[in-house]
Amino acid sequence: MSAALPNGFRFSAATSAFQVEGARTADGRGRSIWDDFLERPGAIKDGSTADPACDSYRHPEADVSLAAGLGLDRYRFSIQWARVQPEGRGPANGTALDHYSRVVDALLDAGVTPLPTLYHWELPSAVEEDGGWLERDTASRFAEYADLVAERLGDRVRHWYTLNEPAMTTLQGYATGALAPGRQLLFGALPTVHHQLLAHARAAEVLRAHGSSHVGLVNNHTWVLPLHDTPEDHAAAHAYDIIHNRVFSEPLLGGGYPDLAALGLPDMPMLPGDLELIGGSVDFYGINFYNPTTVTVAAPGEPIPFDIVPTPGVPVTGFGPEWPIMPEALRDLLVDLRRRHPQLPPVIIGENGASFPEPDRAGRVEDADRIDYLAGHLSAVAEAIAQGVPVEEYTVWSLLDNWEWADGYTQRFGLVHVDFETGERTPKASYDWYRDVIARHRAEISR
Ligand code: IFM
Repeated sequence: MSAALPNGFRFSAATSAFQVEGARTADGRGRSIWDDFLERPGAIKDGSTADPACDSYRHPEADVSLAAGLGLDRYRFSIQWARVQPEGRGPANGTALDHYSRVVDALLDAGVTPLPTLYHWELPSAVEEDGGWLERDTASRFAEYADLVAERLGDRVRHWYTLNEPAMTTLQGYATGALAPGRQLLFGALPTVHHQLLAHARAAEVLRAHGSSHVGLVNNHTWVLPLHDTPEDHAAAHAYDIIHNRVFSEPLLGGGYPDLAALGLPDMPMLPGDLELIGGSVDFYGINFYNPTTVTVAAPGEPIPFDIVPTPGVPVTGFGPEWPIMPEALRDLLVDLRRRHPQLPPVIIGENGASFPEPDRAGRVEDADRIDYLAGHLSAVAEAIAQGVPVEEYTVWSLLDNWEWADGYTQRFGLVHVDFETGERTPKASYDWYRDVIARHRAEISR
């Protein structure tokens, strides 16, 4: 690594509930938008249903022991809202909370700090039927859900992510329809930005009232590059940067919304006091980073002013040109974020990782390409820290191969191979590599 990671730097790995748990109808769980979406013909590439996935609901101890075996400081997992409130409102399902309580205890017993995410994309269907994230009331319902979870787990859990990747919910869930709930509203999706930020801020208040000290949101950030060095492509890149990154980060980090009118977009559906509540509502800012995005100006008359195109001259992951590999883009976006926000709170890389074509059947995988990807991005983090960006933690996506949303089981991101027929888990070469990185870092700082 070209720059060192500082003393106290933390290492983590992540999963999310819908992607690993399976057991979609167990213990009175309600339906979520992903149960609805996966039933649409053709919505999921391989026609799979996320059940049993990794069967983690029935066997959480297998994941806890893999997390502990890595020597992680924290394990990022998520809680399904529709397990806790099957109808998206009303009293908690105690059996579901018992389950998550056991996961928390098992992690603590194994010496790993639990870092739950309250919402990793699976909105209860009943909430979507009432308008979902297009409705302001969803923010209040989310805060009620947060209260029920904190009431049960808050004696042991002090660190939380509220929402995962609100940008993907807006862009792919409500604007293009590539992910659940599959709505295609284009810029009509913009109110979902504000309602998610409001939901985060209200839940953060609730979690702090339960004694939590470390509450943040984690968003997907990309580093936007113009295809050509022309004013038109720079303008397209600027517009995409606002829509993907800055419309979320700026209000959260205290600057209010970027100038949407300058892009011909409507204002956010704000009420007095909203911006004050959202601004500064994070104790840390979480960034999920996978790839840069190259854009060019759209043809005249197109409803969207930018086209996303392959990034020239770089290698790609299992997704092909859609997911180019450029570790220095992570460094550049971190340094740029700090330049824009000199008072940036601590930053956590909440996800980083890559899928590559790998066998389905159980067996050791020598995933040198994943090790290169992770090592390159960890170096980029170290370089950003050396330039003054307060990054405190790095998280690999994912601990396990799992159900990759609309791509089903066709993309494997895990440090651990999962045979989805048998449930067998086999650590890959990248698991051993990450365990050694963590151990070496601890040995260096204790010297
Ligand atoms: O699997 C997803 C995860 O749920 C959210 N962030 C990106 C990952 C890879 O696509």
